[in-house]
Amino acid sequence: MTTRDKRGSLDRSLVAPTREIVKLERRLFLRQGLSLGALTMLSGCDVTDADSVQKVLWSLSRWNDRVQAAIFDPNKLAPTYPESAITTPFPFNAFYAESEAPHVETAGYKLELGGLIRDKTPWTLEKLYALPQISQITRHICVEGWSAIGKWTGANFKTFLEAVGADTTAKYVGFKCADDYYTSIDMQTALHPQTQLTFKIADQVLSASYGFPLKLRVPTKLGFKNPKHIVAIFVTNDNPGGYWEDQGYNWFSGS
Ligand SMILES: Nc1nc2c(c(=O)[nH]1)N[C@H]1C(S)=C(S)[C@@H](COP(=O)(O)O)O[C@H]1N2
Ligand SMILES: [Mo]
Repeated sequence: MTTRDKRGSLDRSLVAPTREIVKLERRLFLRQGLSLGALTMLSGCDVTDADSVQKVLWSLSRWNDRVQAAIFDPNKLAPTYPESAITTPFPFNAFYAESEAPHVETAGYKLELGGLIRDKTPWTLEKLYALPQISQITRHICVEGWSAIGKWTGANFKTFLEAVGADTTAKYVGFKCADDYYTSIDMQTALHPQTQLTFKIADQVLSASYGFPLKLRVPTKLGFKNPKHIVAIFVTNDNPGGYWEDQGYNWFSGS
């Protein structure tokens, strides 16, 4: 890394915290009351040394994951709401504009399975739709500062994991999406009674923007841990990270 860019100005990455650090610091400050200044004193590292600050913040965030996992109650349900509380229209969000949402074709769609799963035969939509379905009306909370109540319908994720013979003693379930988004959740959350393999929003089949043909609804986690347009699911003991998680958002991110 050079200290000066082509125009001769100072490389900001050496003098100012990176975007990731700023985001992590905001979370630490909100959740733990820890500021970047306090961190400097605790760690003895120079805040202008982006690499060492980054390392300390990442290890604090991993510690935060463990604390959140330890206090997560697998039987505690996220609040549910009446139909009258549903937000209409439900907001759209992704790392791109709505017009760029992927259009997954029904014909030929198969959900790929990988990792610690006994039967990795891909699932057609027909087979997925044959699973018993349930609805939930819960609140989706996005880190970008909005929340909305929606109705989602689909299969209990635990039922699906059992049907494919997933190793439920493994640590993580990872998701790959048609738009190159990816995320992962802890097994306790995957087995939570409200974690749903979702086919419908507001009683309608998910549209292209809202995750067709399949999304994971996780009301105990922040919005970015609810992958849309899922094309592959895998079970693993190595943390697969995620699109936002790898850029500094806390991995556990319970809501
Ligand atoms: N495949 C995919 N899933 C995704 C995202 C994305 O960009 N791509 N964005 C996440 C974020 S940050 C939010 S808030 C929700 C938004 O879901 P919605 O469009 O149904 O409101 O999707 C999550 N899942
Ligand atoms: Mo989000």
